[in-house]
Amino acid sequence: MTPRTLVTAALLTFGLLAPQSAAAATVSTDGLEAGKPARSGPAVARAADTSVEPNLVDQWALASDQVMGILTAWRQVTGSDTIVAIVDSGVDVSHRDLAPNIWTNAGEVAGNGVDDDHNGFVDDINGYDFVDRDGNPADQNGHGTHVAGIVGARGDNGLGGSGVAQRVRMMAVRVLDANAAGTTDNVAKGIRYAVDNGARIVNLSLAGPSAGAELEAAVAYAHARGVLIVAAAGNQSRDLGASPAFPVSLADDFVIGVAAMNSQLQLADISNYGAGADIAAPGADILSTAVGGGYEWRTGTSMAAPAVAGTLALIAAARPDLGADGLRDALFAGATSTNLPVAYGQVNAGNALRRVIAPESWKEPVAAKAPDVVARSAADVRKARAAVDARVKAAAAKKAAVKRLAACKKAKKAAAKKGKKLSKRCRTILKAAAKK
Ligand SMILES: [Ca+2]
Ligand SMILES: [Ca+2]
Ligand SMILES: [Ca+2]
Repeated sequence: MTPRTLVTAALLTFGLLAPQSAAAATVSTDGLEAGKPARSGPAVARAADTSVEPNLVDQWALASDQVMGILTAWRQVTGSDTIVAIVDSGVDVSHRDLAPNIWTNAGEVAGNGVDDDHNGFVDDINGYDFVDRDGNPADQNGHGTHVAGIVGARGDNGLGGSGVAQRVRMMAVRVLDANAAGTTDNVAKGIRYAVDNGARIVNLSLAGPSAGAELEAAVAYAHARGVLIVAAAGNQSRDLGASPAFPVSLADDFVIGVAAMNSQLQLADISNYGAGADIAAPGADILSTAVGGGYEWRTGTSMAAPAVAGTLALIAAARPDLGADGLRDALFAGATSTNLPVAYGQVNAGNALRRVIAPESWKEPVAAKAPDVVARSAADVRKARAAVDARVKAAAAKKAAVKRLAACKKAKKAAAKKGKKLSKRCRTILKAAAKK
């Protein structure tokens, strides 16, 4: 993978934006970009019998029970049809590791230009695009697709990696543009859409310097309907108590603020913290889904929030009877106490589930036998990253070659029709293909 430039952190992009209305404040994702060198972290422990998902060994938050109790959690429950809205830059809903877990609007008929379910949105089969105002929330940035994979990449298909929830229904709501920037007014519309169409949890991996009346009203709307909002703390390495960010700093106890941890379980150096940051979750060097079918690494509180949204989906799967306050209370009660500057500690899915599952139904985790735990050095992790990057690059090259061949076949036909000579480049490409 060619190194990509850093996604501009939230505050730096504001000057570039053209707000859609005078009242709208701007927001952007706070995810830093892929290709950041691996931190020389500790060994990543690997429990050999976790799953057949090949990427799991490189998903440090999920590869062992140590980080967030995920193997204990998955012994109890792997997911359900709980709807989690990914209000972000869109989602690549055709990604093979996401497609089985994408929400479908049962009342809508795709592509007929009609609002079949009369919800006010035409052809919103998997969600809606509030940037281009159409029923196709495709991801033109990559941020939302990465976030979706953390919440709920399919975890039992032997392909790629797994989300925190292995099975879930993810609603794709696009409010951020190709630069992963947008307005609080569109975020507000996205929240209302998610609430009105059945989401129980809304993930907001975005932050901006002010809330705006529309966003505040939409958060209150979600609260009134028992929908939880999970918000990234933001990536300015600062104390939210002194300089708040929105929506994370909104005073609403259904808004769960998430700071980012690195693989040493310390606060990630980019993460905001303090008042409004309720819980910390893995957010540095996170491997997840990329637009086009591949996988990539990203760092940011944008990556931490969806780990919490996925955990809430697991709690909801175990206890469908719990309301928003019950889900939130289990999440906070299950958090591991740490010295991190957040209110409740470090997210722990296993502990959270233990709080709400009856003792007679609880399944003790299978103890990892010593030979099953393989410690990996930082060099090994880097090597694994390089291998994933190489696979992504090879897949892209193959795709490009197929495209070139198709174009040359077409050009050959056109040339023959016009009696013109085919370009030398195409002759070479066709000759090579014929040889194969
Ligand atoms: Ca509709
Ligand atoms: Ca339709
Ligand atoms: Ca998978």
